[in-house]
Amino acid sequence: MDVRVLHADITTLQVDAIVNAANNSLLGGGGVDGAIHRAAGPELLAECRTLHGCPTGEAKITRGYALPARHVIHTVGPVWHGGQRNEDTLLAGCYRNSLQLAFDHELESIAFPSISTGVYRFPIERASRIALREVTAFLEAHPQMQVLFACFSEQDRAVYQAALTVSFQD
Ligand code: AR6
Repeated sequence: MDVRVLHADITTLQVDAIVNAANNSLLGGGGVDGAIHRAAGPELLAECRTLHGCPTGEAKITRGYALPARHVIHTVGPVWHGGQRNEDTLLAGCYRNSLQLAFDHELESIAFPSISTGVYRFPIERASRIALREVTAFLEAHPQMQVLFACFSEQDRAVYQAALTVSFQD
């Protein structure tokens, strides 16, 4: 199973698709969303305007424009409210729906950021376990896909690496 955890800026990765941790409007924002729009250029926002937003937990695809990645898969993670508002299920949906969209478009490599663990405050250990569970389940059925986690700090990379190790022990 080809899953790798990197300490990297996701906008630099040459993969079939990078995933954007967007908001419901899909019209840009801060964090990784802002970085992706800056690196892709204004055509990305123009295509996003045609998508009419995205519900939390779901995903939509665009081209990558000036990015080294061919496509951007925009997904919307849940805002953390303490865990009683379906946050785990919604976050799992982000990973599952992004992977399914990549598969439907015959893409073979996909890179994820740590969805919801920035401005949306989802606890990162919990989020990383959900992410790795969903990715490993998907790859069992679609072993040709390569999945990268682009962690923005060394600390985050260590958390995802630990979740990866645990997911292979289960
Ligand atoms: N490459 C990889 N990871 C990054 C990068 C990058 N270039 N930049 C930031 N991160 P966040 P969220 C990490 O806040 O919590 C936006 O305004 C960051 O360190 O970007 O899902 C949207 O428009 C953190 O680990 O996303 C939404 O309104 C992770 O990406 C809202 O933020 C996610 O942090 C979404 O919040």
